Amino acid sequence: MENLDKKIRIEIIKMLVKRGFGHIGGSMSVVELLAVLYGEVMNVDPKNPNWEERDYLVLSKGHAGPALYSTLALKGFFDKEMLMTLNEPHTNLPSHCDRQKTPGIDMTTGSLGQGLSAAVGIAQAIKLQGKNNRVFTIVGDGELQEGQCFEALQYAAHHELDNLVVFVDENKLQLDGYTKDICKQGDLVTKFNTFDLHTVRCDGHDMKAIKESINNALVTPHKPSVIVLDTIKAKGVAFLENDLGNHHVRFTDEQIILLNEIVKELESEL
Ligand SMILES: Cc1ncc(C[n+]2csc(CCOP(=O)(O)OP(=O)(O)O)c2C)c(N)n1
Ligand SMILES: [Mg+2]
Repeated sequence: MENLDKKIRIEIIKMLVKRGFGHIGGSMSVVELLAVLYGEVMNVDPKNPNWEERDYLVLSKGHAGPALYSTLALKGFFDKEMLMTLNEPHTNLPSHCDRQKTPGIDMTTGSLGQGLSAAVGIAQAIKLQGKNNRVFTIVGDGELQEGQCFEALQYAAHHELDNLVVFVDENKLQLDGYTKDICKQGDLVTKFNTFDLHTVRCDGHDMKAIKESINNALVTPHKPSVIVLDTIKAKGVAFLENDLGNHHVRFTDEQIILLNEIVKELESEL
């Protein structure tokens, strides 16, 4: 789908502006990844979200729901108008992903750390059934402070789950500061390679590079893959990029004017 990245950014901004607040930082940093996954890589059927042969996505950093909802709506899983109900009472689009509410959401997430374990379980089940579906999961860099992420990766490596691709959104920030100041992680590629995982780093805003990394991951036998994405939190919203307070923002009137200007500019580029 042409310009899917720009279209996703437009929808994220529109839905967050409508609500007046939300997780803008971590939603904007995964836009190019979602555009590549849903635009070029994943086998899915928007008219049959539970299709047994589909590839799975577990958005372990479930607070980036607005980014995934925008992508699913643009793919045709549900009407775009539904995006305007984000996080409203009785909505089918809660701020964190819920598989029982939203067509196309494969796993309920939001309690950080758990989605990666769930993705490993799905990948293992698929292998046990002798099937070929692929499983993708997106984990935050701050989220990696949850110990169960490492338990899950160790298990995945041991069981040679080469149908699993884990993306780490390394945007260097978590809720309340730089990840390196809160709990330093060192070089994630070196770290995960010692787990016997196929690990690479790539520019998380370069769609060509992302596609190439995924293609390589999918043909690496016997090893699960980790793709560490070098990203910018709140990418595309200049006044929030790399701002320590960009995790969850309640927008001022002035910021809403700026956000609407970004939408106009993106729309003019379509
Ligand atoms: C177990 C758990 N603890 C705390 C939170 C609250 N929380 C939501 S997002 C977040 C920060 C996550 O940082 P990171 O994983 O780097 O996400 P990103 O930068 O991509 O937004 C925290 C602490 C949570 N959702 N789950
Ligand atoms: Mg982060």
